[in-house]
Amino acid sequence: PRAVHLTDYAPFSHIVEHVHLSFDLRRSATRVTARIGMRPNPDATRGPLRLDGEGLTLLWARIDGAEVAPRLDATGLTVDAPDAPFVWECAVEIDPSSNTALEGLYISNGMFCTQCEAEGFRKITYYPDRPDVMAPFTVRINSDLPVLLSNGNPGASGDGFAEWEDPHPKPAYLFALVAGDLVAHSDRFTTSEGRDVALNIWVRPGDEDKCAYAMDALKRSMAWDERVYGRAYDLDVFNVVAVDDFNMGAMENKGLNIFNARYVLASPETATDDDYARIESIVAHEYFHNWTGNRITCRDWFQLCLKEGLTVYRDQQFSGDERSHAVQRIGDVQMLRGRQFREDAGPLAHPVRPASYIEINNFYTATVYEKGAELIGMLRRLVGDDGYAKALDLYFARHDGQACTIEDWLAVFQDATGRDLTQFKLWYSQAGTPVLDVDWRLEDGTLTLKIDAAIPETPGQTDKALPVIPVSLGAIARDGREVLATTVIEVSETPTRVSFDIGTDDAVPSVLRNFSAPVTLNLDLAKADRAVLLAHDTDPFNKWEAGRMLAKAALTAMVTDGADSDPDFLAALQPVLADETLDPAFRALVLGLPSDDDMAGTLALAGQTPDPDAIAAARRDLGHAMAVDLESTLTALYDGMQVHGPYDPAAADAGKRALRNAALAYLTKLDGGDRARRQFDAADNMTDSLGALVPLIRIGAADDALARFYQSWKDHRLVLDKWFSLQIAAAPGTEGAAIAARLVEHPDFDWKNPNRFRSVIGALGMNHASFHKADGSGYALVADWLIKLDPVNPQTAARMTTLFETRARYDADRQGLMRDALDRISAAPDLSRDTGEMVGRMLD
Ligand code: BAL
Ligand code: ZN
Repeated sequence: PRAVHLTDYAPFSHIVEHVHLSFDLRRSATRVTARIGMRPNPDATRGPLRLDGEGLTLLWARIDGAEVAPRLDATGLTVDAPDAPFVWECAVEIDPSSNTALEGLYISNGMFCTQCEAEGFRKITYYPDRPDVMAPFTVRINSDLPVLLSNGNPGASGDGFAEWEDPHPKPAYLFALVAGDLVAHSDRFTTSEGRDVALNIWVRPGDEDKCAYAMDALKRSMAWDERVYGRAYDLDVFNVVAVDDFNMGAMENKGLNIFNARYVLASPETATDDDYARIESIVAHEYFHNWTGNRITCRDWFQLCLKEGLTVYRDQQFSGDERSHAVQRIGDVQMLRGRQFREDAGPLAHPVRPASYIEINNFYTATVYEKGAELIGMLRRLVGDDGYAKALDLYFARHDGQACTIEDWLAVFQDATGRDLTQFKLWYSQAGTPVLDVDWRLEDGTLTLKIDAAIPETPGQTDKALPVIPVSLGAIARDGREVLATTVIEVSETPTRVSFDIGTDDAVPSVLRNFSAPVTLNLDLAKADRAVLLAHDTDPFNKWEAGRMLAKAALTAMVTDGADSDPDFLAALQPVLADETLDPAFRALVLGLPSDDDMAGTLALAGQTPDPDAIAAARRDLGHAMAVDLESTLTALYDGMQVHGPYDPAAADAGKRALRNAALAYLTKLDGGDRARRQFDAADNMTDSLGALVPLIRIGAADDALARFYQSWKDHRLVLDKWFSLQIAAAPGTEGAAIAARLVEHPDFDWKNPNRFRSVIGALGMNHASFHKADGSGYALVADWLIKLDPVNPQTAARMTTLFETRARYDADRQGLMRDALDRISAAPDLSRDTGEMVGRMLD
């Protein structure tokens, strides 16, 4: 397959003025008739009309009413068109019932639905399927199904048909259609512009009692975008549909968001606090796309971060405002490090704006999304809050209705603030996580820092220039006073030297506050100095980070030197855990240890070869030592953080549950599971139920609880996903590999459902010691199932190959076994372009 290059961009030969689509929905023979007004594009090279199309049976085609015979090939058609405005019409037949790839029009549990981003629309009709072709759409759906939905505002409807009209020009990837036997949870919202908007969340009958939280999150998102960005909604109706079979989390189709059901449906009995938080952020994310993505879209798919990085940044801001900025930031950084730093350090590393791709679906990555969001945060740090607000106002005013580039985006910042962003722009084109090596000195009351910065080599990129890096810093005296308030410096050359008069030599620098840039920081601090920051840093991120660094140092010593658990670390934790002025949710994060995968990455970065079994053993031993040493504090937290009254998913109660369940996880190591079993029996919500079940799984004492859990929830697909995934992901030692091998035989393992597939095969990848079991059984199982899934659903199969991206970290035996697994996938007959590209990059 051929790669597509950013530098090859050329505008489309024609302007599309209007699209009308008519669907006669039938399960295996849906007819799609298109009538599209076009004219030659004065800014493009003249040529024949080329339309994308895949898997379509063309029934007829006309130009200005006269039958034509286009030249058909595997990816579309070509036809000569008049050098003047004309109307293209065609009818095609497609087979939604056999569409297991879940791209284009498909059927999920009897419901017709679509997924068009990035290039699914070409599986519905012939069209210039590229984001810079924007047009208003009208749609007619003919079907006996009771609910017929498409983008925009409703038009005429009657027995067996419904019409929809979307006045806002949009690219085809935002097209959506849903038809099924659905019920709505409805509400209304009046915008700041006085528009009365009907809000509907459409679900399968029986699920309508699980929509209230998503609706509440939607209304709060709408109000927040008006308040914070001055952006109001622009149609009379906003529909959300929950779908069981979905490759992604959700999709921002104009006026008709389609969601993976797991990010809509929630009740206290079936969803955890984390599920609620994720629903809130994804509902917000998709809603915010209405302005950052839909009204202003991407010129081409290389610009994906233009909408995704910005929209992730906006949803993180929203969740921080609604909950806690500190807790949100720590969670966002954990995710960034866990997924993006890992990606950036391996064979799949790519810039936030890639320069080429074979299959664009493979670039919906942590780098484009999460690092893309970090770039927005850094821009804001560099130009200040006012500059950011001015730039965003200019962006919306200048580019509404357009398909834009990163150059357009940076130009609004330069024009609004006068700031030259030439050096900043390097962040978009260079892969790799920059490393900051910081030397510090304190003499005569002056704190001096020397910062060396470098970016590691990544595939295809060896020689890199330094992008400007905003570094937030402060200093804390050893008696606990802050002696340098947060200051942002710009590292734009290497080395960069800065000095601050702080009036004492008895202090500790607090560097990279709030994680002000997506970099690896090497700052040599004594254990006692980290303990000072853990106790006293005014920056909550660095306060948490100090504890994390102590934990990592303790685990590293245990893994590499066979050291005992570090008593200084345990002593430093205790007062923070007991500090009632601190948010319980924050304390729960302090209590958490770095994951095995995080430790493996940390050791690899330090030049060591991580041993998965040794890491798991060290984590278990340190956890046990924490339980023993902190038992009275943990017991007090467990007893004191009980939440009384009806379940409320809001941050205050969720934080208490998080801390209480974190304490329980440690205490279960000491009491044989007595408390956990009592909590499991008494739990009236899923958070407390799983808060007890997971520690029981970890100590290998969950057989009875798992059996009862299955009996209670075997008919509830989302909860059953949890049953599958937790017993694999939380299995002790390397047992997860055998448990996964057993569960793929379970009658409820419906492997064609992406959520269920991820709950078993993905869950094995989340259990580090089990996936990396020395006999290779974890790798082999994953490879077997990716080979089986690939012909059915290439997108989900390709995504999951990333489990192998860390191969280079490990010992020669494991590397060989992983290579065998990748070779086997690579040799599978008719391997998809998606999986072929991913495996090819990892085998290069
Ligand atoms: N645009 C794909 C799903 C999302 O990022 O919202
Ligand atoms: Zn998005």
